[in-house]
Amino acid sequence: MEPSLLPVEILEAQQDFPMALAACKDLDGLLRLKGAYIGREGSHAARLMELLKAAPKEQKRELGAAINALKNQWEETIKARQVELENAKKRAAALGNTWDPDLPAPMPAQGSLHPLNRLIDRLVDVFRPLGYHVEEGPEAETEAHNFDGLNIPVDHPARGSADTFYFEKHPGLLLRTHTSPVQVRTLLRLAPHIKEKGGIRFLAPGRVYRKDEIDPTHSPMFHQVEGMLVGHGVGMHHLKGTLAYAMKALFGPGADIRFRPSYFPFVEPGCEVDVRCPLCGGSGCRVCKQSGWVELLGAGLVHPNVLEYAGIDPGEWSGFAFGMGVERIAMMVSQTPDLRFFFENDQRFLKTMGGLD
Ligand code: FA5
Repeated sequence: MEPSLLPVEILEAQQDFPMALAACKDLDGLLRLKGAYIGREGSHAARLMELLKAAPKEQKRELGAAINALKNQWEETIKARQVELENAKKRAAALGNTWDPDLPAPMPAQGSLHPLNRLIDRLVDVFRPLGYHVEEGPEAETEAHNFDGLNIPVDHPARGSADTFYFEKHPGLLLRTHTSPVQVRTLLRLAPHIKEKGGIRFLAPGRVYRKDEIDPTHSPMFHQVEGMLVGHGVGMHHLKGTLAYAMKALFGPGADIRFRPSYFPFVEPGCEVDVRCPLCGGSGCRVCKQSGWVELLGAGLVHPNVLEYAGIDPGEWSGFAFGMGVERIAMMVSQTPDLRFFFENDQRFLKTMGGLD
């Protein structure tokens, strides 16, 4: 079996499930669905188990984990629907099938926020109790804010037209490549008030653009949530504590994360934070590129040049900053093996994304 066939097999059955479930209006129908999806013989689950048996040894772990997650999801959803239908049946019996004017009218289907926006809201909720407010910046950004104010040298490769979308007719204007320019804008605006406020802390969520090749973990348009704190005597321990708190709030107390040293011109020292791949449990799969870890964010202590650019004295003030990849976090929290699902907006997929808020 080709590795590229695996997700198709799995995802086809997964995609059909919400429609099939919605079509079950009574317990008999639900039992038939149960048989078709998780019955012992001839069901989708049985077919997937056959696929697993036939899979080459090195794919078994990854495939097995994906199939198990899917079976559990089917089982739990069917069970929940069964309880709903049984309760409805009991209610109908208790009423002796007479017309009940108190019964709620059927409601039309309602729209809801996109899962990525719900995750951004959740991130904001995680940081709000720590005193962070929300800042915004434009997606069409100046080179000065996107690069210069962030201590990114003129010959840095990220500035090249191979990596960055420039507006041909507007020299100096580009689609921002990260949410870090909001650091520059916010520092410039708040610098005159920093003393009276005793520091600065904010989040900045938004879309960013890069000429990246599309693959399961990369897209040319994606979302980041920037975070920044400036105060007195801010150190790496504050950054680590804050990010560990946020990651545990998102992934649960057992979240396995690691900090790796890394380089960004606007921080010193810099680091990246990875989460142990929830899709394979760390044994290595296509999503984590066999490494067992998935990178979620870049971070570090704010470079003195960034503070100085905004007119803040780095002798007196210090800070940390981080930039989180929203799609990556959404993928890892919901165990979705490809970020393209978040952009295709298939309603059946979106409806399975309940766990992000
Ligand atoms: C940055 O963008 C830095 N601005 C982050 C930062 C902020 C560092 C503040 C220090 C201080 P990086 O290029 O690594 O760093 O991107 C940050 C995160 O965005 C990555 O960890 C990843 O989760 C996500 N990401 C990067 N490229 C893509 C892409 N093409 N598609 C989806 N997510 C991506």
